[in-house]
Amino acid sequence: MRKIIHCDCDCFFAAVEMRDNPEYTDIPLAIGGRADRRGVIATCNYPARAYGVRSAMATAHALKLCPALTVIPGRMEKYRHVSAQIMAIYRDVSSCIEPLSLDEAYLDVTDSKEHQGSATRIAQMLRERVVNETGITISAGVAPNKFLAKIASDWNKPNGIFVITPSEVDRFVQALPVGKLFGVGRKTAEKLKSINVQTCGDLRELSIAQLTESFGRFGQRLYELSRGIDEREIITDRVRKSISVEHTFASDLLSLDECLSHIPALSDELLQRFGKLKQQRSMQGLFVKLKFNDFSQTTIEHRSLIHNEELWSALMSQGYQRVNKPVRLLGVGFRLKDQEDESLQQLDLWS
Ligand code: DCP
Ligand code: MG
Repeated sequence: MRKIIHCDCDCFFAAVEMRDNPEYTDIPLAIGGRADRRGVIATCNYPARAYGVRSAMATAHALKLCPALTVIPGRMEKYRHVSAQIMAIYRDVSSCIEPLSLDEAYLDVTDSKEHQGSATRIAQMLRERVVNETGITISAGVAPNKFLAKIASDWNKPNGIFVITPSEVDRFVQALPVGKLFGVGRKTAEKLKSINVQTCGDLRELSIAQLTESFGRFGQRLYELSRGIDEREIITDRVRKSISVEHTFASDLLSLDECLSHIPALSDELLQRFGKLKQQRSMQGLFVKLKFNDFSQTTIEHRSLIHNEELWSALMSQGYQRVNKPVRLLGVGFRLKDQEDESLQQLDLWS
């Protein structure tokens, strides 16, 4: 069983401004663009939230909800600097950390020896250190996986902590509204409501077949999430070294031709994912992975700056012939060129 902590700063940009300008602390404050320039709100403090002001709202609308709102421009340089300080505290506590944005990170403390390995006490210590060393309050969620830790950090916001122990997972998820599941937006929630599904408990009544029929591949994910299952690892690799797509087939592929016929779909999906990488990256090679029905597996690598169906086919043929057994899984991927500190460049997205 893993121990994951999700940390998220409270009203991050606004918190930095309140720290540096105490006169802002008790008045409704927002960071955002000007109303007369069709600006939007990046975030606002909790007094402003009491009026219904929210991130991404038009500033003009926010001012209608809260005429006394003070709206100030952001200082990205400053927020980046504070973010780096906070991430350094997380790194000091665990080497297994995955920053998600300027103000959010996952930590895996499964093997941590601090505080007798109590994730709850580690999270409390983190919260204290961050507020003492930077003046910013954070909320923390502690749970056996990423999905639940993220929900938990939001549970007692602001300046709070919420812990879901392994034995509480089932009961907690059972009552959880489906709208809390990652990937379930308003539309999906409405679709589910129309078939009387409002909580994860309701969702569990649906079979995998029903779920995939209604929601495609996301159906499988819904099946798992509604049971509190989320196996995603913390991605500590600050620089991604490869990107790949894998498919496990319901029935084994019995010939090389059958395997080759899946190349177009696999490589299309790979290209789509490659295009969505947060930064532009260059490829420096291809690889194909095959897993056989005896669970043996093989990977064939090829250094190349280009990719095409011919290359994929050649690699797949080579791999297939190495073992020559029915195939249960095929994967294709790109090796990526090294890039300097990717996480820092990620921060530039915010400017
Ligand atoms: N942000 C933004 N535009 C958005 C959402 C967020 O510019 N649409 C920025 C401002 C936030 C920061 O990112 O301060 C962090 O985003 P969060 O979603 O964590 O929001 P906050 O930290 O502001 O508030 P909360 O206390 O709800 O976490
Ligand atoms: Mg936040």
